[in-house]
Parts: sequence; structure tokens; C-alpha cells
Amino acid sequence: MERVYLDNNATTIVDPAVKDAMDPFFTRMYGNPNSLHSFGTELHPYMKIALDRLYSGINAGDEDDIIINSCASEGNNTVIKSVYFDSVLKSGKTQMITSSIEHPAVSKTYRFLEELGVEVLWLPVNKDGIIHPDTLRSAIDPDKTALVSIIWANNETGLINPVQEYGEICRENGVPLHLDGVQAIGKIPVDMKKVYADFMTFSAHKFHGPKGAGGLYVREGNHITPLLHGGEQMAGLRAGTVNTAFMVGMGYALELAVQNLEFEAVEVRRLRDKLEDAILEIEDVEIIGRRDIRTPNTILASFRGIEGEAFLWDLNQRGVAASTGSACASESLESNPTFVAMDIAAELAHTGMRFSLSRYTTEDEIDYAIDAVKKSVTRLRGISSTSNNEYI
Ligand code: C6P
Repeated sequence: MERVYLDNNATTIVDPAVKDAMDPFFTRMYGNPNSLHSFGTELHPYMKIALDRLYSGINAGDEDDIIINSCASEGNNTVIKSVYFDSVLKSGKTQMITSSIEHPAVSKTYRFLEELGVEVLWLPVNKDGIIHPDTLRSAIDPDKTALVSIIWANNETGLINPVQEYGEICRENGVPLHLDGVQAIGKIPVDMKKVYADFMTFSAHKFHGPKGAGGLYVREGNHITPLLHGGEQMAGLRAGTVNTAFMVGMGYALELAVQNLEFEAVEVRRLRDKLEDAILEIEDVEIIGRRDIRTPNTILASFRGIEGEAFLWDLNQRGVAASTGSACASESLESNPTFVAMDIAAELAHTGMRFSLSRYTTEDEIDYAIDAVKKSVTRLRGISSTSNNEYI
């Protein structure tokens, strides 16, 4: 086996059928969809199909909006900054709520607003690694809170937050709720008629679509101040020529992802559990978060005594691609935010390894990865227990 890819929370392979669906829009139907001639107008039916697929993929209402953009980081920035412009600056609500386990696309945006004077409440997680609804209930203040933004499923642990309850709490208090849905879509059902959120972000490359394509769901009745001003694309809510190929690819990828949800829940989970059980046979290993409240594809494991970077390097030498945490933060030497938020002992803070599967992961790959992980742990623990370090 040459290489095994177990970093699907960072990005996924593009489904070949999605690639085929995108192909014509690079060299045959390459017009600007805003042009009035046929090169532009011939794209409209394909864009409509893509949008319909996105609406039905998340069960959005007809009057809701989906703004096509470049990635989830853009969607997260758009919502949070829009609320700052609309509510904090104009209506005087001074507080914004988020959690301590957000992706940097949310946490850094909140920190930026904090520097501008917004009072930010960083909700802690409970012992299960999720934000308990009561924590939100006691923090929210209808007179002060301008926005609640919480991650749906965490990218490092896969832990799923009780978002339906958040929706009810926010609705009762008249405070808008934004969900970062990036790691939920394609792994668990995402139904915007069941989950009452005002905004929800997603990114195509997490569900076998292209990189550089994302979407922002906006529930009917909510206002967005654009992050990008300019042309009238997306009804003036996001300027910039629409990447038709990527939009088509994202729509089709979501349709396929939804069709494969049962496969994720059964088969991807089975392979994940097989890997997890094998990891648990290794001494001094801790898996972060209960299995039953995690996305079916994700494991975050702490291997006591093994430094994450060294482990990653060793696994990579053996052809196994995993991750010490979020790919965006992999160059930072800070502790993994989930470990910090979950108050996991400091000596474990740099020992986490994330393994994330997809519907393309095979049984042979998992068997190979199990063997590689065990060999790697044996080697690295051997190194740290010998004073004469002959391996380095
Ligand atoms: N997380 C990870 O390794 P973009 O890249 O902008 O499409 O997605 C950003 C993003 C936002 N929210 C969540 C919950 C995410 O997981 C990500 C991407 C990857 O965990 C890459 S940093």
C-alpha cells in the first residue's frame, strides 16, 4: 500500500462524478453568468439545478437564501462581521457569544471584534466536550446579545453539539444563531427545517466537492451586510463573478453526500470503530469524546508520551496521513484548542492525533493504518525510553 489518507476533516478527494460534472464549465461553457449573451445565459439552468440541490441537501425553505462564496472561512466572517455592522454598531447590542472550541475562522474573527470593543462570551464545554444548552441559556441576554455562533460538529473531535436546543433557546430570546456546519454536512443529517438556525456555513471540499467553493445559508427574514461589495451577484450580498464550475460541483457533491449518509452512518462508522478499537488496545491511549455523540468518521486520540509532531512525521513516513488537529493551525505550536477547552492535562496537550475517514476509505487501508500506528507508537516510545537515541 503506497499511502492511506486519514485526514478527511482537512479536505476530501473530489468525487470523480463531481469532477466530470464540472468539466464542461472550464472550456466549453465558460461564459460569465452575468453576461446577457448566450455564453452567459446558457449557464443559468445549470446554476439553478446546483442551487436546487443545495436547498434540498440541507432542507432549506423556499424563502431562505443560500449565498455561494469561496469557502467556510468566508461564510463565517461574513455572518459575524455583518452582525457587528448591523447590530453592534447600529442597534447598540454590545455582546456576542461563541464557544471555546471554534475553528479559527470563527474564533479569530471574534477576537478581532473583541479588539474593536465587543464583549465576547466564550462558552466552556462540559465533561463530554460539548456546550450544554443550559450554558447557553444562562449566558444569553436578549437586550445585549447580538449573535450566538457555535460549531455544529467539532473538526478536531467530531463531537456533535445539541444544535436543535440552541435554536430553540436563541429563538425564545430573539437572538440570531449561526452554526458552523462544515464538519456536519455529509456526515450526519443537516435539516434546516428541524434546526432553527438563522445562518449556517458549509464548504464543498469537506464533502467531496471542489476546494474554493462554499455556501452561507441565511434563514428568511435575516439581513446580511456583504463582506465583498461590488457587482450584483448573489443579489448584491456577495460581489464577484460566480465560479459556475465550482457551484455546479458543490451542488452535485452535496446531493451525493446526502445519498451516502446511510453509508457514512453504517460503513464509515464501522471502519472508524475498527480503527478506534485497535488504537484502544495500545497502552496509555485516551480517545477524546464519547463515540455515540461524534461524527461517524472522526477519532481524536491522545498517545501519552508521544509528541504529536513526531508521531505525524513517523506515520507519514509509513504512508499514513493523519493530523495533530485542525490543518489551519498545524503550523502553530499552541496546544490543540480542544484539549485546552476540555481541560485535558497539560502533559497531554501535544499528544493528540486526529484520524478522519471518508466514504472512500477502505478496509485494507484501515488494516494497514492499524499496523502502522502500532509500529509507530512502539518505535517512538522506544526512542523516548532510551537515553542513547540511535534513531534520530
Ligand atoms: N477545517 C481542518 O483541518 P475552509 O477551509 O474555509 O473551507 O473551512 C474552514 C473551516 C471552518 N469551520 C470548520 C469547522 C472547519 O473544520 C474548517 C476547516 C480543516 O479541521 C482545515 S483548517
